[in-house]
Amino acid sequence: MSAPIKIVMLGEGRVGKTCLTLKYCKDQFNENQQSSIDATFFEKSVDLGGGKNITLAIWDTAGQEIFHALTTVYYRDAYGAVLVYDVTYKESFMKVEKWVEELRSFGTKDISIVVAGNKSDMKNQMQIDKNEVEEYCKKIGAKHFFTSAKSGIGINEMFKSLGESISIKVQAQESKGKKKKGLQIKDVKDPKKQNQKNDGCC
Ligand SMILES: Nc1nc2c(ncn2[C@@H]2O[C@H](COP(=O)(O)OP(=O)(O)OP(=O)(O)O)[C@@H](O)[C@H]2O)c(=O)[nH]1
Ligand SMILES: [Mg+2]
Repeated sequence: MSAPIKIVMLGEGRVGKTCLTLKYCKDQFNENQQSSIDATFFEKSVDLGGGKNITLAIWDTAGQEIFHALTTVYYRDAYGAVLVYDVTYKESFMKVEKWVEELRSFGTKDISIVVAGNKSDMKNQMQIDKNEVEEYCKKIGAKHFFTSAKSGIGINEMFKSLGESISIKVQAQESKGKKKKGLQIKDVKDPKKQNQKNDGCC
């Protein structure tokens, strides 16, 4: 598995998708991170142990509602998704449920999902019920992690877990020799740019 595997960061605006991505890929945190207005990606190799590793192409999407239609372009051929919510803002967890429904309907079959309860450094302002969250994640078959892009807590574990889950699925497919739609290792170029090229416009 040498080619990068596409995963996508999804969640409401301001929950911390960009900060989590930058903390994991570049060990940076910005208190004044601006809202994303487009999707960008970073690559990072994940050590899965036992001499195995997997390279993730992590697509950070824009969470504001006005960009929603565009975001769908990014998850369609992804192997994995990190669904991010803000533990200090309960409504952002409701959005996670919407993303799950959408991924199940329109995303890659067998997509691996993890859920990130971000900003867990702000313990005094927690608005979520931990049991409720854990129960929901169990129900959808996703692992849940409390993360903080500020302190770094939970981030490595979360991406490693997602990498492992994807690796298991890809290997299972490879050993069956199946070329199933959606779980092949694909080019990670910007899908919008690919479309532009294909359009042959101007
Ligand atoms: N305390 C704390 N603040 C965080 C954390 N993660 C992000 N933030 C702050 O939350 C704000 C929003 O973070 P972003 O990473 O831009 O959020 P986003 O989900 O990418 O937002 P959109 O690009 O609008 O979709 C910024 O001011 C960050 O500094 C965290 O773990 N802890
Ligand atoms: Mg962002």
